[in-house]
Amino acid sequence: MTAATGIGARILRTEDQRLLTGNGHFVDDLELVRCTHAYFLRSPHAHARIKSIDIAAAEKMPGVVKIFTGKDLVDAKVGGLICGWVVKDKHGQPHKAPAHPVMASDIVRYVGDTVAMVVAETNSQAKDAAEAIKVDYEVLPAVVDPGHALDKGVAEVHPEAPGNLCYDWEIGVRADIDAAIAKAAHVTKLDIVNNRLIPNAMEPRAAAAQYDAGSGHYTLWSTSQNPHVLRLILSAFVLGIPEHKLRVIAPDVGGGFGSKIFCYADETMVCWAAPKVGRPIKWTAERSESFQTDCHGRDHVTHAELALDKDGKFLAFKVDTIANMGAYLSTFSTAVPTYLYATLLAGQYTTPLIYANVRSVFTHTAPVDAYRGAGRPEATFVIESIVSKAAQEMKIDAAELRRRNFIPTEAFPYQTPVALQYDSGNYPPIIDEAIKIADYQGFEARRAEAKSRGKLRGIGFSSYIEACGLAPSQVIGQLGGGVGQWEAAQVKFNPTGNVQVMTGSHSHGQGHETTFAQIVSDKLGVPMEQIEIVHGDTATTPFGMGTYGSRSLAVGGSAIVKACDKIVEKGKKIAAHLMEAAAADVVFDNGTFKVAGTDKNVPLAQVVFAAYVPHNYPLGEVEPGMDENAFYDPANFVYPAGTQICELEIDPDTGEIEVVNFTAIDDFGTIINPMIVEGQVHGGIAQGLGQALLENAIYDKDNGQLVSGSYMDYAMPRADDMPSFKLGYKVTPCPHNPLGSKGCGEAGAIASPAAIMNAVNNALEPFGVKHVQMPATPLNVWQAIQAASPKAAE
Ligand code: MCN
Repeated sequence: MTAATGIGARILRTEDQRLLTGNGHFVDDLELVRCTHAYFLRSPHAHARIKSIDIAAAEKMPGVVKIFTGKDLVDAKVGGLICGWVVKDKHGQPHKAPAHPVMASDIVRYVGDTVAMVVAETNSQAKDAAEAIKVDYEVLPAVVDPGHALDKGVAEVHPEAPGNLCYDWEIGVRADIDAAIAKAAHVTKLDIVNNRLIPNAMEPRAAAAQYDAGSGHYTLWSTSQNPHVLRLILSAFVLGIPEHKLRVIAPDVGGGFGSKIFCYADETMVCWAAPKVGRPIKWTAERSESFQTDCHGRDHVTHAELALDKDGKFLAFKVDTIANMGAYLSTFSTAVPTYLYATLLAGQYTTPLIYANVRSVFTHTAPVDAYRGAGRPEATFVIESIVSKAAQEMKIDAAELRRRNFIPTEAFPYQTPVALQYDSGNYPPIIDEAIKIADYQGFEARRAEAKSRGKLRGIGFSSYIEACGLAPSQVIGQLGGGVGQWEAAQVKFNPTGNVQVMTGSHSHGQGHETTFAQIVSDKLGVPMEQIEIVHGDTATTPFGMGTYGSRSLAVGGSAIVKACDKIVEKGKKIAAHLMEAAAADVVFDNGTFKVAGTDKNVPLAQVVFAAYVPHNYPLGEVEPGMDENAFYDPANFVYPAGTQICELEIDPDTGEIEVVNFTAIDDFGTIINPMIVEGQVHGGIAQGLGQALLENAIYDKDNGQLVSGSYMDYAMPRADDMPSFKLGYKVTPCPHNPLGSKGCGEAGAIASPAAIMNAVNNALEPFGVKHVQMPATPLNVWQAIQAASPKAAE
């Protein structure tokens, strides 16, 4: 039974029956009695002073129930939105933390900043009324480009952050690094931009709230990735609603990719306003609102230098990054370019000296926060781009240069110079396998054949490492994180033998209902169809941290294992009583308790029944019931790693790129469900391909307008942009969690931009093109060819 459904089984996702047949329950599906609808009036300017807001005409529009402006929040003393991670700068000072009002009352700071909320009988009535609100703006100069945010004389986003600097942070020892670079045999230099991305989950953000005047209870439905944390923030920092009187429900959520971790203005407003309106309120973002107001991702400008000896051994790596925070600090924004980025700059290599300086800046753009990979794609992109460039400059094979610098397998656990200690890894077999599957040896023949067709063929490597499954709470606390990082689980048997598993993680596409049930099926020998995974409701699940940083299996799954272990331990005592044996002699095997060395046995279901109907039961020794809780705080991050190889062809006449071959070999430790893991890797690579070749959030430098604010201007990757991926695994179990598993949810997105861009640059090398920046759109590629060597392109 369990072999077919337990750990390692390739089974279909149980939740898909519901999701693919239209039987999911999303926030917008809610039908609340007497529900009203909210529409937010948003700033059309990147930076402006609100001189006045006139709502008189709008209030008289049909169907309008109530209109709120920023002044109402000031009068009600509503708190601002918070950033939950305090980063201390290189002088030990906390980052600049300007207020983040839920709705602007005096200054708007990005296109999309919230100005007023209209509540009406219908959504269209709310929208029509919003158009009748007259806001008198005094437009002010704006800055949107992180590369220029620190320039003298540019517009300032907040007076509390002079010169737009949020923090100037460093890791490593600068003096040593400069000396090492000065005497190196070779130094490769690279200026690189990590383009700004807009998450684009399938389901836009949505919220609905209802207030029960009798009990004083609020219920907030939100498309949140972490309902408990959302409740905590709203309760403790923003709205002051006692935590026990606020229930947050994140039902089926159609993707998040990080963008739904954070506490947003809109859901806060819906919750705050529900009692004032005296009726439920519902809001669902329009797609253009999502473009403007979902937290964006990436947006780094970096200069990097890699020093090598004459044999290609890395001596020192120096990185200088400017990271865009946008107009306000979102919930985890400050941690992304510091602890989730610079601490990963060792990559898979033994580079002895690493120094990174990160300056985070405010600009008049939407807030920037975690987006699939959060910091680690940016780190991988810098490392893997510069390593490939160094290989090219030193005329060393790109795979060989990587191999020469890999952390040796026997060196684990490996302490990097940038704080992290990698727990496990075995990198050489991964690249060997990737090379084999990608037929690297045959590449030059394929390049020649492509040339005969007039195409430029290139190949690119990316050997990534990531730290996920965040991480010991004490370490996170020392680094400035405001929350614990454990996860909780409750495994509750019903008297009839079926199981409900309550988890603090949240699934919004990752298939937890299947993989978590597989773990329980494996550990307890219960058939899958008798197991229900419950998540996403603060009233029914234990307090937990939700889902981000590919933590759900490594941390949330480990909590489930701990709870299962407790069930087995308790069950042994009950079974011993039923079989008149000593508990020490009872073993548990695939759903049955047995007395070792005898044929005496009792199934788990019978033990469970006895626990609920304790007529023949060791009541003096064991409590009735079969319901166990566990909290799991990880000893370390987990460190998935892998190598991707991308092969592509470029049409030199048009600059158009076709990815023709893509290989990814990963080490995710123990795999629970290979099919789900493959889906995760496919999705991640697709997102990385989008970043490398298509996607770019562009703000107009003069007026701060988001000019890529719709699917007409912001190109998302489609199925026919991708080849059939070739995937494979190597398994180095994680030594410190009970599953031996490492996260897989972000790996594809972390590694693939570098593999793709290294292939682009490899294809263009014969033309003397030095470096193409992302996204490598046909226009960018064609211009690079023309600028470098127009004759050769002919
Ligand atoms: N898994 C497994 N074996 C492993 C590792 C994982 O079988 N060794 C399974 C897990 O049990 C889970 C899935 O793979 O069903 C992903 O697990 P994990 O790596 O723990 O990641 P999380 O579940 O914590 O998901 C978060 C991660 C992140 S951070 C983003 S962003 C992301 C992602 O996963 N957003 C997603 N994948 C996404 N997939 C979808 N469809 N939608 C999103 O919004």
